[in-house]
Amino acid sequence: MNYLDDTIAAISTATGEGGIGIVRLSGKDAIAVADKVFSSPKAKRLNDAKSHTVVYGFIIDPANNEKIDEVLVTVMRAPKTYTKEDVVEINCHGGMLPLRKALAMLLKEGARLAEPGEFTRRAFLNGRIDLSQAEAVIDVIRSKTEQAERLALQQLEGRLSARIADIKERLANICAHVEAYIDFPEEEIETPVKDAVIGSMQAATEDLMALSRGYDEGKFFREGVSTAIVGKPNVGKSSLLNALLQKDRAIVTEMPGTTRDVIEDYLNIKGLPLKIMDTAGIRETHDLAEMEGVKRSLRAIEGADIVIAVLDAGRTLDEADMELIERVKAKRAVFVINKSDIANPAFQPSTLNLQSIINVSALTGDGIDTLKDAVYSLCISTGGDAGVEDVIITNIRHKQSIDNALKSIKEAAEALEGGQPLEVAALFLRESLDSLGEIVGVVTTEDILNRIFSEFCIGK
Ligand SMILES: Nc1nc2c(ncn2[C@@H]2O[C@H](COP(=O)(O)OP(=O)(O)OP(=O)(O)O)[C@@H](O)[C@H]2O)c(=O)[nH]1
Ligand SMILES: [Mg+2]
Repeated sequence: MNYLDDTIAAISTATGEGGIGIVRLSGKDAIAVADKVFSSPKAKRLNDAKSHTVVYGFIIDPANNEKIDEVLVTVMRAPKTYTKEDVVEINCHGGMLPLRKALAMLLKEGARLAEPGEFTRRAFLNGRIDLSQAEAVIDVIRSKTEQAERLALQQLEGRLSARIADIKERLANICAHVEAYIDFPEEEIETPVKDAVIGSMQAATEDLMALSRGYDEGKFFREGVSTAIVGKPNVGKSSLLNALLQKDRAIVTEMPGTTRDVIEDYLNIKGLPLKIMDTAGIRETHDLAEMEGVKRSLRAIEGADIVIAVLDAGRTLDEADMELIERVKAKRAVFVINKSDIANPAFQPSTLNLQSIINVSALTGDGIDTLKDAVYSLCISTGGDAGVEDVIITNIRHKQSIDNALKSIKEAAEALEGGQPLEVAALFLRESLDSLGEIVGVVTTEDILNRIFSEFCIGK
């Protein structure tokens, strides 16, 4: 189906009663079709109206000249319109009946009912906005917090597009360099050139990684950080939960194996919402309930965004501690050395070479604030609330394209460094360009477009 050939119409305001409601038309016959159902007291025709002006009159049924509603009609001629086509917006009274009747007249006179998102789709297909901007239109409509709306507007303005275009251009330059050498097979790529190419690839990688991280961090603020407190039995996990929450949430006893189920609560650190989970101590056991608890602890580690791994300063490190450290190594993790008030001098965590170690006493409260700071910076590397200058991606599709591009660049770098034929590196670089092209819609499939625009409501 050629989407751009005909004239589309839809009710563009929300259903229900309102002061006004708008029927929108777009396409090369938009003004002519509207004219057929329009009548003004001074017999003014919409076709004679100047672009971007408003005309007063009535919507009528051309079959019998019966008045349907009193209206104000805005005439906007291509190309400076939402779709880059001729657009007519009819402001009716806001009840559903006049709006539906007006729409029915327009459809009878040759317009086609627009599909969901079709106006915005035309804006994209006609080149007024790129795909990430089209997606931002939905985000602006749906945003529920000021922060979300600000980010969506930035994307609509093309800030993300500009950032992606800049990185693409740099990658295209690198690619051109590499390809130039392919054309002269007798030339060996000289070391300084190769180093420069790899350096530029590194710089592009860092910029893309910052974007990708920004997605995670934005998501943390929007949806919260699921945080698991884990460790051996009796190291003080439940005590730590209570100390963090400053309330007596979980049962604490001196018996190892007290906690059996996952206990959840909520904590806010400098505006960052945490869903915090206390878990059963991990150990070999034959107690059925405790076995199930341990299973849930292991699942909590897998599912959590971040892990607080607790060790006991009053004892010495053992096999079980080492296993835990191994288990959480791949996660974002903070290591808490609890019971610092009764620390055993033989306990030497510094030998473990762990990134982030915090000494805490859940009993006295020592170190709890430091732990909160550490958890915060584990989640948010940009120093918190995204600055106005920062481009933050909020769309999983963009994040996936960026991650694919990162993978291709890495493969290109490995091919170059590993002395593989230059064609291989060039191929991976092209792949990374394609992945980034998907974000703004230079490279798209009908399937991607359908998926994106079907999320819109009709009339947008
Ligand atoms: N001295 C001291 N004792 C602590 C501290 N934190 C916890 N304890 C004690 O250690 C024992 C176990 O504490 P819990 O918080 O129940 O330990 P847990 O890791 O949740 O244990 P399980 O649920 O059995 O896995 C209790 O007797 C606590 O009072 C601390 O910082 N200092
Ligand atoms: Mg416990």
